[in-house]
Parts: sequence; C-alpha cells; structure tokens
Amino acid sequence: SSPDSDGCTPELEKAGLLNKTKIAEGGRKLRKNWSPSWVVLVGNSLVFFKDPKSQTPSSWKPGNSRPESSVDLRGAQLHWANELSSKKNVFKLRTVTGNEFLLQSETDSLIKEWYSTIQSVIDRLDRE
Ligand code: I3P
Repeated sequence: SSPDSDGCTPELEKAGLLNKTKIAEGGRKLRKNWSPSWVVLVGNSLVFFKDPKSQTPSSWKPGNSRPESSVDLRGAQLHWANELSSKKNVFKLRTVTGNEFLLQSETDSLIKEWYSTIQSVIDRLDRE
C-alpha cells in the first residue's frame, strides 16, 4: 500500500530549486534579497529550505533539515509578476497574512509547472 494509504500523511506534491525573495511581511514592503531556495510543496504548505548545494553533504538529510520558513497556501493568491522584476519567469505569492514572495526560474517549463501546481493546491483549499 502507498505510504499515504491512511490519508493522514500530507502528500509531497513537488520539490525543486527556485530563486526566491520575500518582498513584504504583513503588508509591509521589504527590500529584495534574491537567493536560491529548495522549495517543497507538501500538503497545504510551501516550505523553503536552504539551497542544498550550499550545504555540506552531511548536513543535507531530507527528513531532518530544518525549514527556513513555510507558507500556508489557504486563501493565498498567485499572479505572474514580470513587472516586479528585471528577471524573467517571476510570479508573486501572497498569503492571507500579507506576506509576499517572488519566485523565479530561468527555465520556462519549470516555472509554469510550479505555478500550475501551486494554483491547483490553492484552488483545492478554496473548495474545502
Ligand atoms: C536590488 C537587486 C535586485 C533587484 C532590485 C534591486 O538592488 O539588484 O536583484 O531586483 O530591483 O533594487 P540591491 O541589491 O542594491 O538591493 P530584480 O533582480 O528582481 O530586478 P528593484 O528595486 O527594481 O526591485
């Protein structure tokens, strides 16, 4: 049987490396500070870890590395936001608490996949 056959363990939907910057905290604008982030979409949350490439091999263990932060996707809003950056392939994620993040990838197909996967989680939560 699958590891989630009891339906209690949140399902890992997606994981990968994206460029990330937080641009607002509780509605207050922050200075941009782009950095690579290992992003994991699991259950109702987007969870951010340090770039695994910037860590020593021994410090990178999937189950026991501490997230830097995580975002509750319930009620969140997602928009393409190329006007908010000189970079290409940028979208903005805004949480109900007024935290705003930009996420970016140089790879068109990859960023499109992230966008649609996150949007489908937001849509699912909206229907609950
Ligand atoms: C910012 C940095 C960011 C850039 C931002 C700059 O300068 O170059 O990468 O955002 O542009 O202000 P600093 O490092 O001095 O803070 P993008 O890469 O997304 O364009 P912005 O102020 O127009 O947002």
